[in-house]
Amino acid sequence: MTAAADPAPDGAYGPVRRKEDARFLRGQGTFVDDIQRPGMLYGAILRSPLAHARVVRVDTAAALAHPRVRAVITGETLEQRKLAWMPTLSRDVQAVLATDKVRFQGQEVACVIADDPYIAKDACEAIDVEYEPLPVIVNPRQAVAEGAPVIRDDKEGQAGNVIYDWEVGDAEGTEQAFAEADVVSRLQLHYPRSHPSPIECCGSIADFDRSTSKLTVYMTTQAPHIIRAAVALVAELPEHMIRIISPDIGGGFGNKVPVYPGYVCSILASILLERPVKWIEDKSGNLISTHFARDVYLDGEMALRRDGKILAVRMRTQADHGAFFSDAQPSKFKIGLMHSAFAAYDIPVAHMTTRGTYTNKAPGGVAYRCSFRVTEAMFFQERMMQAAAQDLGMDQAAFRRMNFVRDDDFPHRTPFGFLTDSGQYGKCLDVGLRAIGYDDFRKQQEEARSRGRLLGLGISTMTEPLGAGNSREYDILGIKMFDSAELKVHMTGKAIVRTGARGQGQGHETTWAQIVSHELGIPAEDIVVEEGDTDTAPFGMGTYASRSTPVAGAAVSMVSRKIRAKARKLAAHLLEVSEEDIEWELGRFYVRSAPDHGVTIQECAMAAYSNMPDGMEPGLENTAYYDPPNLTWPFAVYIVTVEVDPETGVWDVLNTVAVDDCGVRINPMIVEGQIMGGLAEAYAMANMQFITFDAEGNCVGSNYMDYMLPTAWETPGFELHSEVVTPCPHHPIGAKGIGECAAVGGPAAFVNAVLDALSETGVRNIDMPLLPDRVWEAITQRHDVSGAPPVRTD
Ligand code: MCN
Ligand code: CUN
Repeated sequence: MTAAADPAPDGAYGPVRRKEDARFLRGQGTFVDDIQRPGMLYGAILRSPLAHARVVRVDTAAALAHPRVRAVITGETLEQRKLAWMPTLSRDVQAVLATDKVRFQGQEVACVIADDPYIAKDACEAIDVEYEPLPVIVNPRQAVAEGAPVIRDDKEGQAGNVIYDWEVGDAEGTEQAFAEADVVSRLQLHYPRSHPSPIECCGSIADFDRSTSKLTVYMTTQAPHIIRAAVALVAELPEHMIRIISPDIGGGFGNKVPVYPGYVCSILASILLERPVKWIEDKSGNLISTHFARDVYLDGEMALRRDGKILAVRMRTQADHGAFFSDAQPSKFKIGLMHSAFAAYDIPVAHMTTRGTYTNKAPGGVAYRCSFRVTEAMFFQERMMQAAAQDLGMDQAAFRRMNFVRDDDFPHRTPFGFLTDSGQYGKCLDVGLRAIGYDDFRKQQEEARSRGRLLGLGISTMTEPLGAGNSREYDILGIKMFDSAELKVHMTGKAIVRTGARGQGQGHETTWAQIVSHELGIPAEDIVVEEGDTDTAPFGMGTYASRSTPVAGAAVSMVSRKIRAKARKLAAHLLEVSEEDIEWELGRFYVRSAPDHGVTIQECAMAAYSNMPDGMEPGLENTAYYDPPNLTWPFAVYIVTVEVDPETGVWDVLNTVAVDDCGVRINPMIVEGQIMGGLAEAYAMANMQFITFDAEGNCVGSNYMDYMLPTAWETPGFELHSEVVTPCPHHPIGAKGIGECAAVGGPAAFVNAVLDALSETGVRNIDMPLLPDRVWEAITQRHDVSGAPPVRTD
């Protein structure tokens, strides 16, 4: 079967209310911490207070003396079993519990297992650890400085703190284009660390059954099958003896893709003690130690012709990966899909160099609504576009429009080598400009300026790659990126669909049922969706990079079509005509020459179990594995207007317009929810969220007093537009991903708007977050404001 769009009759797509909300709104979801197992013990983790130190001694005697403490696991315990280190998803190793050194503040040092979680936590405090502090490195500049301490001296042959140097594009061609440019525009910025902050922290319950040797783990994971493979490697158990169950998840945002030491500790403790062991991370633990996102220094330039045509782009990036290189990303690419930058524009040539470094910070980089660093790529792109237009003295919208890939220019090869396939970029921009009242606003802005008021407008336009892979190019640790769906239609015509994805709030229980319903005419309420149990779900790579609809969703439609093909044979048998004489309309087959003579899909289902033709295998179920031919490329325009108070640096959003083209929308209401959530996060990153480190490597922002999560009160209103729909040409239902678009493209629109308001000052950049003091400093001092850590504490 091919993925070519099948003209299925229109049926089930639309703003259906989310099925899962019935239980969530009643507080009846089942999250990891809701699960109780008989005889369950509880784990708590002791974390390092220091960012870099030699571990001299870990004395657990006092903790062990507590009558209700069952075990204390330390790095030493694990080392004796060769389990102190675990493989990461980027082919590095990471300490499960520290042995030789601690390498970031919050690193896991010991794990106490006790009868209840409070005793476990108290006993952690009774553990006496002697540290010998070492010099601390908190940014890539310090990491490569002369005489810098080597953070990863555990790794043979690791002389310094550089993890990789990687490049992509055409260096020579780019050089030449720059030599021929009329104008060269430059921009340097830092995309700060940000934190996914799901409401539910990470957690697991490991339950090892000695009698069957089977290990069951309930776990907050976005990718249960990948975790099963990782556990098989760490615990040296065969895969069929491991069952990972990812129950309801209270938000993931990329946080829940990697393997965490806490998971591993609960598993090892359960094997050791032969009791179920629960570990639930607390909020500070999550903020301080869990996978972060971004922390990239971007520096680049654009070669331009006087009339505005972009000739070439050059980018240099430096990524701060923290103490372990553990990003979950396609193994072929060292810095994720950063080189998807500038895909929306027709640019002949580009070159990017990138360096990854270790620092004494929690590991991270790829997480938080990013599709593998696309967030940084698009942020730099759209900030650079604004700077270039300004240098040329061109209108922001006209400069973008002039350089857009045209509607008739697909498939299009991007400057770094991706292939985009569809879009109507100009049309989306038109809709956005009209909605914001572009020309009027520019007049208002002029007029306001003459009275000392600072108004600004920021545009961000981008296409981003969502839905890895195809399996030729995308793999994680060698496991190819494809996905799957299994569909079982019961004899009554009710059905269950399972996929290899695992939603964390995106509404899969609703949208997958809608896809089946759209393909087969079975009402969505008759279809149960189940994800996240490796014993029952077909193999898949999980939910991240907005890959569920592009890959697992495609598999759902393909498996439905397999079912329809078999149902057609059953219909021919029931109607006593040959298959060629059968026509399909949603939910029903009929005889072409006698349209009243027909059978429903439900009647076919019953026949599959009670009246199948001779020689036909009974039953109505199937599985589809889907390997997408390409990524999907949604397009978005975000336009923001702001007013900045010159006295205080405080800025208010006046209006935000979003025009998202994600192809066919299965459920427009869910899509809008995704966009609104993404814009709220984009606004938070641009305006208020700051999680940084002082010179000693202390995490500044390890609680919600310091790290701000916007509520409805802080979040401005957003105006969403859905009128532009460019179906994905290779996706079976024409859908493109949407889960990350607004968080990816949004931040640049807010930042561009504030800088546009400040255009008279000559300030080119203020690093996020644009806190009032920084904006005020830019206004009064008329210089760029860089927020690069370390924050000084003396
Ligand atoms: N959808 C649709 N029509 C389309 C595209 C998508 O109706 N053309 C629907 C989908 O069927 C799905 C939802 O929109 O119900 C998001 O789909 P998709 O773009 O495929 O993204 P994923 O389901 O793969 O979700 C992952 C994405 C990522 S990577 C992060 S990070 C993120 C995000 O989703 N984390 C989230 N959105 C989140 N939303 C919630 N509530 N919680 C998270 O943790
Ligand atoms: Cu990068 S966060 Mo989402 O792809 O799970």
